[in-house]
Amino acid sequence: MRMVRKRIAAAMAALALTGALAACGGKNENAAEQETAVASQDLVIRATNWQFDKAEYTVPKDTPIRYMLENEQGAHGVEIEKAGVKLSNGKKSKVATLAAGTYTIKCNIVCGQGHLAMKATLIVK
Ligand SMILES: [Cu+2]
Repeated sequence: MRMVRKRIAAAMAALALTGALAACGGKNENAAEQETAVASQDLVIRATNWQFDKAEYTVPKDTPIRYMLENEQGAHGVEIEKAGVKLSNGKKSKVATLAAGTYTIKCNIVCGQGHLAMKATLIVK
């Protein structure tokens, strides 16, 4: 009995370790590479000179989301930092499944005087 319990404990510890490694090994670039994954929802980020249409966007964690950029004015790009997501105007992104957290959305095209201020927050929860 005791041996069995020990084995179970060891197995659980190994599982926990694997989970921890997977969680912190995440540059999350893999997430964005799931091109064929079916997105359960789309998030559209709209940009004008020099702001995004929202200060905060919220999406559910661990859920495949397809991110899109629509420029309504000017020429902007989007990078979601630490999420491996880069968006070009009008193109659908790859699908990204993100862990819970707060990510910075920023413009990644030098687009004029307000460029550096073009930031928003993505809340994944
Ligand atoms: Cu810009």
